[in-house]
Amino acid sequence: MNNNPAAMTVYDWFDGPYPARVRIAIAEKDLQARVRFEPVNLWTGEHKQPAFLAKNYSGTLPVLELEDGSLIAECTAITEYLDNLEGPPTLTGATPFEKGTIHMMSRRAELELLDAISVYFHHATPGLGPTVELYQNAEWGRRQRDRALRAMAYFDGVLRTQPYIAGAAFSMADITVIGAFIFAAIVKLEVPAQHTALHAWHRRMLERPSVIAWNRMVEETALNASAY
Ligand code: GTS
Repeated sequence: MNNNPAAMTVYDWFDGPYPARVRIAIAEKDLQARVRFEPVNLWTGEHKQPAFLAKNYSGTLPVLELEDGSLIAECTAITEYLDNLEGPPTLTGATPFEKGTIHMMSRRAELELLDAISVYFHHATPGLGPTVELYQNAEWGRRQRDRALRAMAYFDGVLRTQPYIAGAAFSMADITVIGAFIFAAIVKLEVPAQHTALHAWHRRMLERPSVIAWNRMVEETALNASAY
């Protein structure tokens, strides 16, 4: 992993679906040289320990720390910050309509799809294991899996009418759905084959340099886990 003397630090875990969203945004914005990554081990529950909770009240990854020590959590908030750092925004919208639509579709992709898959993982599967998963409600988890499956049909319909999740251009909303595909693969939740527009969109997403770089990084880090 790159541990350059960069001004910003991202606390995350290398192959997590939510961390992926910020890593892909960093690559889309060509900000790699300005960011270093600090691992927080999800599997040992490091993100629920006081040292990390002091950085993010919610105890989730990723968190962005700025040079002056300011902290920004939540993938959408971090992406918005990075997108507006310099030059025109390219991921979160330039016009009021774009901003509103991208926010809506990204929120919808979180609530209905990515977060729903996450709840399924944490509640209806072993999740991060017994030391981290202190409360599980399998029925709630399965309901959220079904919610995610309904959302896949919804996004397939969206992509039958437009090339990207929030309209005519790639945006943060696409990154959110890419994160959902990553989490779906982890929990072995298949995206039904009949959702051909969603699958075609995903194949296009896999060709983006930012997503290729993320996949390569995960493979390399997994092969050399002790280096992380
Ligand atoms: N709404 C948050 C965001 O958008 O940043 C959710 C972040 C989130 O759930 N992150 C996961 C986490 O910290 C990381 S990962 O599962 O994608 O790797 N999960 C740990 C937990 O205990 O919930």
